Amino acid sequence: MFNLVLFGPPGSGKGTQSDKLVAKYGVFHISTGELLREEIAQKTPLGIEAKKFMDRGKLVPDEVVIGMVDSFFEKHKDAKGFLFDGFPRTVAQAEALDKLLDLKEMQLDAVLALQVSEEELIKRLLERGKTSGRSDDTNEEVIRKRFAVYNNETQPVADYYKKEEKFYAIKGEGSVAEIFAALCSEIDKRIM
Ligand code: B4P
Repeated sequence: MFNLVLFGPPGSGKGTQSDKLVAKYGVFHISTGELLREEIAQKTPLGIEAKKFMDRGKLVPDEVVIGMVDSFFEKHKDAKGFLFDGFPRTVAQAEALDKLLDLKEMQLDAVLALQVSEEELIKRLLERGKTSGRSDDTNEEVIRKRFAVYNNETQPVADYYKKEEKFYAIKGEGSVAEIFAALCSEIDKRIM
């Protein structure tokens, strides 16, 4: 079993590929985006607060996201490996993840980063916005804001993991099956 971060800009296919990786390797999937959308759907105080940030293309504050991941860990104490999807998105979150894994006497094995051009990302997100009901996908201005946030706040996370020699870039354009095959080959080569 392994602990893996699937990294990449909004719309790079993290959620799409995570579902397939979970089915193949049996790791526990933790998507902070999905957890936040569940909180929004249930209209919890956390969800109501988070929605204000997500609708504007901003990141939800670190303490909220880290608290949410912490309680997810508490609920799944027996899990032997995790696939982190959309987390960490800031260096503070990456440091918090190291501490949480430390407490479980676990460590992160690899960070696989999906590389997709901005033009392709915008096309995918606007397409998803037609059917997903996600307010953060329907407005191109909000989508561009999410990229700016990604470049300023999330890109430094890549450098954090490069220093730890855990960062591997994967071509995220092509068919879903081709990208999945590339991810599996990297996992099988480096971790399994
Ligand atoms: P997320 O839910 O993580 O979602 P995402 O980055 O928008 O998309 P993902 O990369 O998973 O793309 P998908 O597979 O769906 O985040 C949403 C928001 O939540 C953030 O903007 C932020 O506000 C907040 N948030 C989440 N985590 C946070 C954190 N840790 N800290 C603070 N805030 C946080 O793919 C996109 C589309 O492309 C889909 O329609 C899919 O069908 C299509 N697609 C996938 N692969 C394709 C391919 N190969 N070819 C063509 N289309 C493809």
